[in-house]
Amino acid sequence: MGTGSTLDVVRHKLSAARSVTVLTGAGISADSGVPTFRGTDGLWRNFRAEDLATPEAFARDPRLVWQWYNWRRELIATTRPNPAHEAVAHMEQRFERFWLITQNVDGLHRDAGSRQLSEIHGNIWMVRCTVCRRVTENRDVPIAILPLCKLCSGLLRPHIVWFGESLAEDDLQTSGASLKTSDVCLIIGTSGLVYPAAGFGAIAKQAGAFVVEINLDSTQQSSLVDVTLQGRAKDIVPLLLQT
Ligand code: BV8
Ligand code: ZN
Repeated sequence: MGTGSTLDVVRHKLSAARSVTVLTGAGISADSGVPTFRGTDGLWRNFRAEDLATPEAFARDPRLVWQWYNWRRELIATTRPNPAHEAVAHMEQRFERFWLITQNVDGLHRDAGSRQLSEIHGNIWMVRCTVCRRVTENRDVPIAILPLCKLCSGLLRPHIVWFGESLAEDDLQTSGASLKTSDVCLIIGTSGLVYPAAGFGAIAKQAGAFVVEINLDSTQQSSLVDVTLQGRAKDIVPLLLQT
């Protein structure tokens, strides 16, 4: 089916939906200029996220890991939400029950006005003390390389979930509850490679949701979804709300 007719099917499902869950990945921010993880522009000094976004990398070389995050903070500070973020934020008013689950740490959903959301991998503007564990917002650009806690002078780390670290229990609870009670689940701009988020589509599907994938390419979970809308999130997502 061409995107046109499948778009009508998705619009129809959404018009009848009372409960909607949206799961987003780096692809929704690509249209704002934030590099994706596995796209060609996703690299930094030839490092991969899996090499730097780990507690082991931070223990071994906190300076290098902070240089990477500083580079991303400086880049993200110059970006703003795109029409896909704005459309997702608007969905909070459109559906009786709505929840956004984002894997992105760039904060662009919040900037677009989303409030009913779980940032399941954390937020690049939040830091956590490795000693007293206090979590604070830090918008310094650049951030001091090896930033220290104002309370106890402990070394601060990004308040981000690294590979090998567990997601916050309340994020898992909230996400699971939303996925299991949704009429429609939109999966936008994620390669479906990183767990547990990569399993969220299947949870929604098993619970009876109509699952829609919006992505430039096909992904690991394309075989699972009911409908795939191929294209850029900034072009497609705003069309979903048109009655
Ligand atoms: C966990 C924070 C329990 C970093 C991220 C071995 C040891 C330990 C763990 C594991 C292991 N093997 C597997 C695991 C589990 C691991 C995992 O899944 N690894 C993968 C690589 C196999 N997961 C974990 O470790 C998780 N924790 O399992 O805890 C546990 C505890 C201890 C031991 C074992 C298990 C934690 C995962 C969280 C990792 N942190 N981010 C940071 O951001 O600084 S994940 C990182 O990748 C990003 O946050 C991102 O969200 C995520 C996924 O990437 P995507 O968002 O999908 O982005 P990607 O570039 O891949 O794809 C973009 C997509 O968009 C593409 O499909 C593209 O086509 C599309 N696109 C591009 N442009 C557009 C577009 N679509 C639409 N429009 C466009 N314009
Ligand atoms: Zn501290």
